[in-house]
Amino acid sequence: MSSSETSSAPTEKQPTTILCIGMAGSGKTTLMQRLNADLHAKKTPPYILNLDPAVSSLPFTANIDIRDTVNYKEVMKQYNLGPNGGILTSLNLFTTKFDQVLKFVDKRAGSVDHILVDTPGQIEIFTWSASGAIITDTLAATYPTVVAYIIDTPRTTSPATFMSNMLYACSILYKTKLPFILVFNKTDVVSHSFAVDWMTDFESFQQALQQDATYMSSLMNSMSLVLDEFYSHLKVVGVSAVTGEGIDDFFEAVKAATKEYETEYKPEIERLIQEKASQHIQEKEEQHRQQQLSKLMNDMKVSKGTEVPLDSGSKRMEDEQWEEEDEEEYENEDEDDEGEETDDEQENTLLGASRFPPSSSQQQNDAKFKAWLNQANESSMN
Ligand SMILES: Nc1nc2c(ncn2[C@@H]2O[C@H](COP(=O)(O)OP(=O)(O)OP(=O)(O)O)[C@@H](O)[C@H]2O)c(=O)[nH]1
Ligand SMILES: [Mg+2]
Repeated sequence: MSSSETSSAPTEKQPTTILCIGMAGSGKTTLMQRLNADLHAKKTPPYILNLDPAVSSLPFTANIDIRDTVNYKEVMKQYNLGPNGGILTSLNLFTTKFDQVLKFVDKRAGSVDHILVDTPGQIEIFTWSASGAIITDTLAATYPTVVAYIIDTPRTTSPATFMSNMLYACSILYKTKLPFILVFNKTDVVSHSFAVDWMTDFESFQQALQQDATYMSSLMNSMSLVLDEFYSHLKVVGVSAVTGEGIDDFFEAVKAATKEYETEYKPEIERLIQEKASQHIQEKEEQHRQQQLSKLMNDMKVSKGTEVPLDSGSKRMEDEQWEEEDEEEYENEDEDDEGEETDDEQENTLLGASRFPPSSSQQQNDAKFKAWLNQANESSMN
């Protein structure tokens, strides 16, 4: 299913899709619950999609739940898979029905402001699988879509872990090519100010690195230069899914990211869709042209009688091999074929006159006529 083939949302009102992506246990589901509660309190309830087939219980009611479509444990049993293979296969099975899912979302799209999407804990299953890409691209082609990359702040305080997490976020940004919000979660445990410091002040991250005397620090030193550019494209917020702290900042960031989607990402997505569509049209036109051509060749074959072996000519046209050498060969073939009944003739539905010899009475009449003509000639000569 390509994104260009999906149904389109109403143009008047477009809800923003928030894809919650993050490492296992970073707090995606808890944050979804918090966002859901906050939006309900503001009387703008969201539309919720749960794409995690392995979650045992959800703290919110999802409008569409992958678990209603596929039974993750059954999938593991049936396909003899481990937990990750089971999640991936479940997601693949669900993706085959995603056009129907989108129809449901479309119906509600006019009356909601946000579509919240929870993803599986095994981050790579969503971000690096074909089905994850299909779901992301399909949503992004239909609604303004932003990625909320959830980070477990207390577990990111060491420079090495911070760097790894940032590199992962960077890879997802380049993979999804969507507006990106870095969400430092669990700020009730540890404030995210150290992270903001490291991201905005290059020197301060260098200082933190210097405390790490291992050989890794020099590698990280050079990598941090690369990440400097990456940071400039991000929106950063600190939240606590448990206490609700920073949720307003989060929605502000979502608003800004939606604008960014409209101005920067949408034109690019539309250009790609058009490119695909025109490629599709070109392929269709070429197919049609080939069909017409072979129809024409068939018609010519039918009307050729028994003399002209057009079929071999048509093959030449298709192969575009009208070289002199070939032409000679072609003429020779014609000569060789004379007087012989070729396969083409047998296939020909308009049979040649030689297939209908004169009847015996006709032959007798012809003989009488010839004899009379000979007689007449002889008498006129005498
Ligand atoms: N203190 C604190 N704990 C949190 C916060 N958000 C989530 N947690 C806890 O972190 C743990 C994991 O939270 P989940 O919401 O299940 O995380 P998840 O990313 O959905 O996990 P997976 O789906 O398994 O990848 C739970 O014990 C939560 O209670 C927070 O803001 N503060
Ligand atoms: Mg979860």
